[in-house]
Amino acid sequence: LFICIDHVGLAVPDLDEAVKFHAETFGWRELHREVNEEQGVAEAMLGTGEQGEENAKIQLLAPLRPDSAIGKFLDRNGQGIQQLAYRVKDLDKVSEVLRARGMRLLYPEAKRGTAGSRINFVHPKDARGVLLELVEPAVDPDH
Ligand code: MC0
Repeated sequence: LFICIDHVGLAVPDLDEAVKFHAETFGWRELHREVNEEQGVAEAMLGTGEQGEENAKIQLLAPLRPDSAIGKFLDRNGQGIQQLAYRVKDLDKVSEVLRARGMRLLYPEAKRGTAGSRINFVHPKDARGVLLELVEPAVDPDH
């Protein structure tokens, strides 16, 4: 069903400070940064290697607004792991299979995620306490 773990998402209060910390302390490299208004986040994708090659990745997520998903998460839990993201080849197909297996997906249709990807989420209550993101990467992430 899944290709691999795409990334692990960490909720952080301050994006610049968090990027600096993870780069200087653990050697992560910044691959990509963007603001996603719809999701209410400023995000940075950090990898173990160069952009364009396969990387282990973490995604740092800072809230644009207090009432966003990340804003609420920080309020409730403080900073830490907010999501686990699985990479998929065909999000619509995987969503259909998971719905048939009783999982609630948060959105009826895919939304836009990092670097032009298509995303949806399995409700954390159904995924046994884990907010599971499903990511179908863009065919050409630079366009
Ligand atoms: C909430 N819960 C979680 C959780 N967030 N459990 C595990 N991990 C999380 N991150 C638990 C709550 O503690 C609560 O449990 C229960 O789920 C339901 O909570 P709720 O009050 O109904 O809902 P909210 O308001 O806490 O919202 C949770 C929900 C929301 C997952 C629906 O965070 C959401 O819509 N997330 C999807 C979008 C998102 O996360 N966007 C930011 C990343 P109890 O036991 O107290 O009932 S954007 C992104 O990731 C993009 C850019 C990308 O990667 O491409």
